[in-house]
Amino acid sequence: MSLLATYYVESEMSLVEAGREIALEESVGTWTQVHTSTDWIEKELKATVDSVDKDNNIVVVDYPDKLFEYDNIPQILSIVAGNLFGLSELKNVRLENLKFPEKAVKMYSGPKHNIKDLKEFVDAENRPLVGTIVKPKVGLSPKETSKVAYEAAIGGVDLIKDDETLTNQDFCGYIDRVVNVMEMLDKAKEEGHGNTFYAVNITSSCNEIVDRAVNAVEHGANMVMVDVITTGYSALKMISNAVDVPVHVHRTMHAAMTRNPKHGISMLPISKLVRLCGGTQLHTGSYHGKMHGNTKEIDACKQALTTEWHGLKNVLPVASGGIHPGLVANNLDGYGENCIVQAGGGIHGHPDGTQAGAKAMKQAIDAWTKKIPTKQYAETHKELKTALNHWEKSTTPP
Ligand code: CAP
Ligand code: MG
Repeated sequence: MSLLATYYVESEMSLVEAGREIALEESVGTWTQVHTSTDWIEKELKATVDSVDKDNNIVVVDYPDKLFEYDNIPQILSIVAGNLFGLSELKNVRLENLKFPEKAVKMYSGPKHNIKDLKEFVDAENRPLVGTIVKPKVGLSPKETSKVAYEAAIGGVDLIKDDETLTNQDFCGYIDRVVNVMEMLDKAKEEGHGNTFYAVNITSSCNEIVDRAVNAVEHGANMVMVDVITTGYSALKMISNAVDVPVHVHRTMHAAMTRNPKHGISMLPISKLVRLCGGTQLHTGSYHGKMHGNTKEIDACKQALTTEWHGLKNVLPVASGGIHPGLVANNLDGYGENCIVQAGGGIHGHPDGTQAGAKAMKQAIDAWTKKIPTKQYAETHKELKTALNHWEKSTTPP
């Protein structure tokens, strides 16, 4: 048994030689022969080239099981995504995929809630979820935040989340924010609008992030959110183990690694690590929006999150970033119904305000679910029509 890592590689060396450089550097080698190795080390710990695909500059490295503490993600990453990126013999190298052995996957409990659980909570069994990010990103007080959340909830969103940079600043403490927002979501529920998730951002240093998750839930939070790249996968795993609410996983900083198609790390291994560590939903990019995205990679992430994987619960992909009602159908054509489509500016920038913006997004989702063209559906749904007119220039996908 072993862990297989797939790399895109550009080098003056042959792919096999480049693969050997990676395998040696990340297992038992260094730049020169040493006299201190042993037969056992060479036999049991030496990584090898499993295969190459010359047409696509692909190398697959076979890392023996004994190299790893499979329940130690930092250590796994120090091998499969470690020194190799700095090897001067490699012009470019990108980690494209990780194939974990079953025994490694079985060491993780994964998400505590699956897609069906999330959809049932907000009565969205046969449709995508619609979410919003409170905007402006930061600056509103807890009370002001709760009013925006209320308007979005009665407008029909299933999920309201903090933005990735809002945590526990002086102007908006996370506990006050949870108490105020949940109060207003309870009000919306009493008025017949059903359950709405609120993902409070508990991103913080590792010595307090679990306390924040527990405190948030004790004060009524029905979901927590974490920026996984800046806090780390171990923090996500600790949070998921510590609380019984879903965990919304934001990926800010990912583009430092994922954006360059020739060097860095694909979102695909990141998606698998998030599922192992218990995230219930993960931003994986938009098919049409403001952020750079690679369609093939988004498809691969969607598969990795939503399909069977050694019994782990499945995970909802999140489409977000520059989305407005005119871009919902394009994104759902890519994701299908098992996703969350989110809009921040695309809701709070609606000419008639947040509630109308939420209604317009929900109407765009309803149109897609009913297989009716968005523009045609807008003829009988005024909030959607206003949104399409307002963002007309960017309604037709680039
Ligand atoms: C979207 C967002 C999200 C991005 C992250 C923002 O707001 O809140 O963080 O979606 O990108 O701050 O841009 P808008 P990704 O809806 O107003 O664009 O989902 O690609 O990780
Ligand atoms: Mg954001």
